[in-house]
Amino acid sequence: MTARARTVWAAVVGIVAAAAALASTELLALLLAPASSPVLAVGALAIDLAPPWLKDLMIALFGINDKLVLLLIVGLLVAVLAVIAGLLERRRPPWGAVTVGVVGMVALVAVLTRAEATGLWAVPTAVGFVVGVLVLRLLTARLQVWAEAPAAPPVATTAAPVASASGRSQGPFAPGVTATAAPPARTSPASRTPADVGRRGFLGMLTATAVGAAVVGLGSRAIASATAMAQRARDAIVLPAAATPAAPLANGTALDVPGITPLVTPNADFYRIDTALQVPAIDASQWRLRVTGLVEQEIEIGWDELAAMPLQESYVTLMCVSNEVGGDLTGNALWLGHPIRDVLAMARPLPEADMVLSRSQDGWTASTPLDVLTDPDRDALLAIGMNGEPLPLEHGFPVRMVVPGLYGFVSATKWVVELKVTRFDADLAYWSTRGWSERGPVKTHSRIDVPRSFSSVGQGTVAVAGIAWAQHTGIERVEVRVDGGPWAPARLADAISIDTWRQWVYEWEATPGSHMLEVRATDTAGMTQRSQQVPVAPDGAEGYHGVVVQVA
Ligand SMILES: Nc1nc2c(c(=O)[nH]1)N[C@H]1C(S)=C(S)[C@@H](COP(=O)(O)O)O[C@H]1N2
Ligand SMILES: [Mo]
Repeated sequence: MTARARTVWAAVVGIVAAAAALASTELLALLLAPASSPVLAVGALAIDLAPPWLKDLMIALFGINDKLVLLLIVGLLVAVLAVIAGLLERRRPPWGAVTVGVVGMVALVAVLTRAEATGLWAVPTAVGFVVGVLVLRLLTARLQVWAEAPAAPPVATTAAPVASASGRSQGPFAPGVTATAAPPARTSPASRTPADVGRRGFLGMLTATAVGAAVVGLGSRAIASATAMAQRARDAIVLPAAATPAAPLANGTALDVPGITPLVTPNADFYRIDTALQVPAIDASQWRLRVTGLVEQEIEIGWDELAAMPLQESYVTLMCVSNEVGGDLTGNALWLGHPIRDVLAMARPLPEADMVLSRSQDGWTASTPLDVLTDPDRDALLAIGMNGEPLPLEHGFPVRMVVPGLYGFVSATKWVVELKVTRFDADLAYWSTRGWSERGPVKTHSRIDVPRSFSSVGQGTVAVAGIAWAQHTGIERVEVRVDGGPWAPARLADAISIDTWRQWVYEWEATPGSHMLEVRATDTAGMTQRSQQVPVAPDGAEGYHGVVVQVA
């Protein structure tokens, strides 16, 4: 191999290693924290550090394309550094790897100094550059094997003369090549020269890495920009006003106890449960909902049609069936949407139907009893708004279902695109095929928020407080007991409605020592929580929530 060829291949190795590093960061950024992509962060840092005259010059020269030009400059810089790393690693190892490491550190600083950065943002860049170093070292080693391999075959090999004639590195018109000798040489492994083997090993690995990096990197970028586009579309939406607005929250609905669960959960704090590795990115203007199956008339509606229907607002507490006793897989929000029963009525379900299998864009399904969805007294919504904003992407943008009284896994389909009217004996939903129940009414339950378990409090009056829920039935009574003693009634805040949780507080006269506090709720149907512990599968946990506190 010529010195020139070695240099060219070493440079290619550097570029491929850089591509592998960037592809890994893009993939991890997509999964962990989309904004943590180092290319963007380095660009953003450059903007922050650039003196004003340079910014003005960039804008004057490139106008609105200034950011694109900046990214191109960053890209070019990366390419140059990659070539340098490739060359150094071949001639003066491990200085190429060190170069990649130093560039990685700079990128890491750029990422972590972004205003919104969290510790998690370090992971994609750190892992990506480790991948870059590994690829650089491996490919350089392979290149070395090829470069040092003798072009001539080992003397002992009988097929030697033929093999040397077929050596591809010499080209088809190299002296000594005979057309008749070439074919058998290719099929016989023993006839390959060491240089041949080395070349194939190197090129095979190089190609595989380059193709892998291109597929992963470009794929991740494409998904990330689709998400960014859906996010922009979402942010641009102005929600229509509700035809039936929710009444403002009455004074008595929220208790003033430090540490109690806020009556309404801010969107950013709302628990998230779904099977989506990547949040579906749906452009609202492209969204369609089809009502299919056992109906007289299949129908299809789009976003504009839905948003133009009379909308109503209601507070509904969502609850995950996987919520353990004392768990926090629950949230209460003000939802804006159109009643599902009106949309179903347009399609006219057939008498034999008893279930609606709702399907999300990514194929997840939930089975909801038809009579719950058509109940005139229960406001099951096709929701487009959450706490006064369009649905956040991770909570189902552009449209999700919200059904008071049922666990999320059988009702709260996010990114919903189809309502298939069917029968429980004909269709099974996603979790019902995995050992969970087909139906999931929420179980009456209660939780102690304060004092926290294993905390210490002073003696005297201590506010024991929390929430209780029995969605669409309503909470009637909450009681607290200390150290297994008699149950004493807690004071209930006013209910927003029977569809939401209710705050409660109990004034406890705490005496020194270690104490066990427990809570139980009774719903308006007269059902009182039982002490027996029941696991979350298949249809929701049961048992008293208790905390142990130390009174000093
Ligand atoms: N498309 C889709 N919708 C879904 C799920 C899902 O996995 N995919 N999970 C459900 C479950 S189990 C729950 S508890 C709620 C949670 O809604 P949230 O993430 O908005 O809190 O969404 C429901 N809707
Ligand atoms: Mo759930």
